[in-house]
Amino acid sequence: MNNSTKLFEPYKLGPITLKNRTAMAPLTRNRALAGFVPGPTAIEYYGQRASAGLLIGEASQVSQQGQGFQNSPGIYSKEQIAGWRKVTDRVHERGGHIFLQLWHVGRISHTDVQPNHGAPVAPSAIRADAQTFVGGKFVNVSEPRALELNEIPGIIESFRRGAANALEAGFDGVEIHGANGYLLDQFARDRTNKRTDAYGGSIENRAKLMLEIAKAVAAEAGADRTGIRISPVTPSHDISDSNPQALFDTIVDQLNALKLIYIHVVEGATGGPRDIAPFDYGSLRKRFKGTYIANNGYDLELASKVLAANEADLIAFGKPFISNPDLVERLKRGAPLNPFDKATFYDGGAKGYLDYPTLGETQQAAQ
Ligand code: 8OZ
Repeated sequence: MNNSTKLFEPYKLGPITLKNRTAMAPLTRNRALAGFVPGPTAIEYYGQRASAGLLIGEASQVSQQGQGFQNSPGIYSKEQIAGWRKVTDRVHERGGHIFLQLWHVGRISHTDVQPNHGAPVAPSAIRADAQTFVGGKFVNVSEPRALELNEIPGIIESFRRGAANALEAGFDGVEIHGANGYLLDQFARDRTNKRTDAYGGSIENRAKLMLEIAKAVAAEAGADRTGIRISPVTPSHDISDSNPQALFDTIVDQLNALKLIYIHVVEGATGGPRDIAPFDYGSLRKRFKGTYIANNGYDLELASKVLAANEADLIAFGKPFISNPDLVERLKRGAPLNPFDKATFYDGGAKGYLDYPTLGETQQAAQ
């Protein structure tokens, strides 16, 4: 047992008390059933990982227009709410806590998964040099169309409804997906937003959609049950900005004013190098008075160091949680981690989803 780390100490996140300071990052796994409903395997998968301090349920589209990947779950229909309810019940039975990530992919989509095979939507009609996973393989995204100004209230409303649905499904809170080059990030950045209306131009205008959604979701779910994920310097999905520090300093100041419960920050390139571009994350930490969840490439040593220095409150692990349902136990014991199989990240049914062994199962198999 490792006593020199705060990682396994409880943490009070607004109205809920987490049993440790690990979070499971939202992880797209594309296993939803017909109607984009999470099925029995999702109950098992999240249940297996309930020892995390906070589970963040995978990105779930708030509308069909918000979908970009095959079989990603939604949070806009009665059937989806009922499917998710069984997941949250299982996690709660096992003493865990779970938020849901609310998602609109914007231009990172394909006509095959859009309503009536229409064009995906974006701040501006600029096609991303990026791929999405549909039809069992990665394919280039489709050419988007620019959202009309009069469509924006509907986008905000879809997030508000997503939050209401998530609470009805038993989630402890919601995380707005403001990261990784999806719709809200596309509006925020000057590479993807060339609008000349109130949602384009200055930093304040580009940040407006993300902040209006944060406000609407917080009004629905309670600010103390609303978090947001951002990724200031990630190049994911062909995203970038000429001045990410000024942009995200401004965004975080305003998120702080809204009293959101947490910011979840992908430090560096999502799923890649932490040092891809210079960025002062300490500036975000200082500006935001709520909880700071740090993510990307953390191991026990780095997590412990950052917690000890009070540079973060919680540490989110992604890939390690895919292949280690008992990640917390393994980190506590300093036990080796199962390697992950990339081939089953986004497809593969129960394989690579439910069959990663716990430490106990590995030891039994070796006897
Ligand atoms: C990998 C594959 C599909 C989706 C993200 C939701 O980047 C995702 C995602 C990641 O945030």
